[in-house]
Amino acid sequence: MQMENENYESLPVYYQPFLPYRKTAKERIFMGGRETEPLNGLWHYAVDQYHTCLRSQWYLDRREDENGSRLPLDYSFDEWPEIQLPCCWNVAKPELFLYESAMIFTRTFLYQRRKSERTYLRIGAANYLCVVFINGKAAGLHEGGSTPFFMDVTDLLVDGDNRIILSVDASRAPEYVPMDNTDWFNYGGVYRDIELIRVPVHAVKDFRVSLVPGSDFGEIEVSAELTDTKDAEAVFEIPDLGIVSKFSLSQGRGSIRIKAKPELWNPGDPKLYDVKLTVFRTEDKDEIKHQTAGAAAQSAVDSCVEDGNALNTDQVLDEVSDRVGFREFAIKGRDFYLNGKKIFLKGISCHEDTDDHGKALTREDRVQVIKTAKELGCNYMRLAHYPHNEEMAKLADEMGLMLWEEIPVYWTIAFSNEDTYRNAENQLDELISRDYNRASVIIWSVGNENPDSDERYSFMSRLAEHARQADKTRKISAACLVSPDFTIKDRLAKSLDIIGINEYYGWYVPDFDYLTKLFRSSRPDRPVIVSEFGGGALYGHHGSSTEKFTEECQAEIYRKQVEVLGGTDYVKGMSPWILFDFRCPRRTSHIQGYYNRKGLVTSDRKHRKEAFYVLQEFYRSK
Ligand code: GCB
Repeated sequence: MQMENENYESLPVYYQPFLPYRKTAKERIFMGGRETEPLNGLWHYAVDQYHTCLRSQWYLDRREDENGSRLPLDYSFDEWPEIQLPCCWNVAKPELFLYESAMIFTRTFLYQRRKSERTYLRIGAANYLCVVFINGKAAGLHEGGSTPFFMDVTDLLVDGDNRIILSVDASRAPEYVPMDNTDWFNYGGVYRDIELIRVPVHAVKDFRVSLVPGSDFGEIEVSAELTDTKDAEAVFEIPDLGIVSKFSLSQGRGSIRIKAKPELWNPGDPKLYDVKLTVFRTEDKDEIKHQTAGAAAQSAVDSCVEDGNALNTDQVLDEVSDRVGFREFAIKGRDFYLNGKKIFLKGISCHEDTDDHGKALTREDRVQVIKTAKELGCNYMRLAHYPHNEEMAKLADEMGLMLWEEIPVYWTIAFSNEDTYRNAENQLDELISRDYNRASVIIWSVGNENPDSDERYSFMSRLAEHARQADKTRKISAACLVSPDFTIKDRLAKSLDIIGINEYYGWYVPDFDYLTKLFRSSRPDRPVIVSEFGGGALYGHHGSSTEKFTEECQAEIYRKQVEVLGGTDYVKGMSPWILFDFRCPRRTSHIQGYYNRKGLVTSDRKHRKEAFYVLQEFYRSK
C-alpha cells in the first residue's frame, strides 16, 4: 500500500521516487505464533557503488525497446555470484570488508496465493537504507539499520515464480540515525531474517500484555490492534492461570484489565506464561456455536461469553500467541524496585558484534553473551547503541537478565533536522512495538553521549516524552555526559526517569580524583546508572597499572571505579564498557588493531582479562 508522499529531503535524490513507499512502525504485524515462509538462503548479489539499480531502474528488467529490439543490460541477476542471507557482507566476503555503499540482492521464489489472506514481507534488519522491489514494482523503502520492517506485498505477488530485489545501502551520512561518525563498525547487509508472513485480512498488528504498574501485582493489562478499523471481539487466555477474558475491539482497537496473581518474573526465577489472543468477528453473534481455541479453556470461555452468545472457529479473524513474564520495575526516590524489592542493577554493556559474523550473531553466540554476563555476576545488561536482534530480549526473558535497550541517537546527530527526528522516533516505535511484551526490558534509552545544545535538548526531550507515552511499564533513560564543571546536571535529566552517566576517569581523564569530586558535588534527585566506565587492555599484555592497555591498568581502573561507585548512595546501577572487545575503524594503534579493546573478554569470547574478575568479585559482594 502506498503512503502519502511526504516531504523528506534527507535522502539522496535517487531515493526520492521511492518515498511514497516508505515503511514505518505503522505497517507492523504482530509476529507471535505466526507461520512464516523464510526467504533466507542463497541470493545473487552485486556491488552497486553508484546506485545504478535505482537510477537506471534495473528492477524493471526491461530487456527490449518499444520496437522489440534487445537492449544491452548492465546486470544479469541470475549470473551474479551468490551469498547466504542473512549476513553482514563485510565478513561474509572478505573482499567487501570495507565496502560501505549499495549492494543489490536478488532471488526468485515460489508462491501460491491462498484465498482470504494477505501476505507481508518482513525484514528483521537491513543496514541502513533498503528499497524492496517485487516483480518489477517498488514494495517498500525503509530507513534505519537495526529495526524490523514490514510491507504488504499481496498485490505484487503472482502464483508461481516471483522475483525480489533488495537495494541495501550502508552509506553513512550526517542526517542519518546514527550519523556518519560512530565508535563501532558499520556492517552492511541484510543481517536478520527475511520472511513472508501470511495473515488473515483482519490481522492483529499489535498485542500487548503487561502487569499494570502500581496494581499491587494484581492486574494484567491486555491491548490489541488490528490492521484495519474493524469492530471485533477478542478472547485473551492464560491457560496456566485459568484466565479467559473477552473484550471488544472497536474500530480495530481494544483493551482490558484483568485481576490476576501471576508468579512474578525476576532474573533469578524467570517465570514465563503462554498467552493467547483470538479475535472473532462480531456479526451473526446470535447464531454462533461455541467451539473455541484450546479444549482446556473451553468451559471458561463459555462462562465469559454473555447470554449464551458463543464463538465459533469459523468466526475467527486471527489468532496470535506469545510467552510473557509479569514484573514491575519501579522507582521510589532514588531507588529501583523490582516486584517491590530494592535492587541494584549489576550490569555490563554489550555491542552486537562477533569476529566471524559481525552483527549476524547465531543463537549460540547470543546464548554465550548472556551466559558470560551471568558468569560475571550480572542481573542486567545494556544493549548498546542500537536495537539488537529481538532474540536477545527473548533469551533474556528465558534466562533471566534485565535489559536496557537503546536507539542509535549517538553523539552529535542532526538535532535540528525534522527528518532526523522523525526517523529516530520511528526507530523507537519499531523497537517498542517489537519488544513490548519482553519482561526483561526495563529501560528505553533515547540516546548516548549527546553534547548539550538547545536543538539536542528539544530533540531528546521530545523523544523521551514519546517513549513515555508509548509505554507506561518501563523507565526512560539516556547515557549523558558529565558537565564541564564535573557535575551531573544535564538539562535532559528532568525528562528522564533515570540519569545514565558515561564517565572515563582513569582512562580519558587519567586523574581519579575527579571521580570522587563528580559524585560528591552532584545532587541528582533521581537514580543514576553509570552507563559506561572502563579502559582498554590487550589480553595478555602485562605491565604496571599505570601503563595504558595493560590488563593491570584496566583492572586498576575497575578496582577504583567500583570502590567509588559502590560507595555513592544514588548510584543504583552500572554497565561498564564493555563485555567483549569489538571491531572499530577508529582504533588504529598497533595494540588496538582496529578493535576497541575495552572488553573484559576478547572478541573471540575465549579469554577473560584480569578486570573481569575484579568486577565479578564486586558483583558477588553486592
Ligand atoms: C563512549 C561511547 C562508546 C565508546 C566508548 C569508548 O563513551 O559511548 O560508544 O565506544 O566511549 O570506548 O570510548
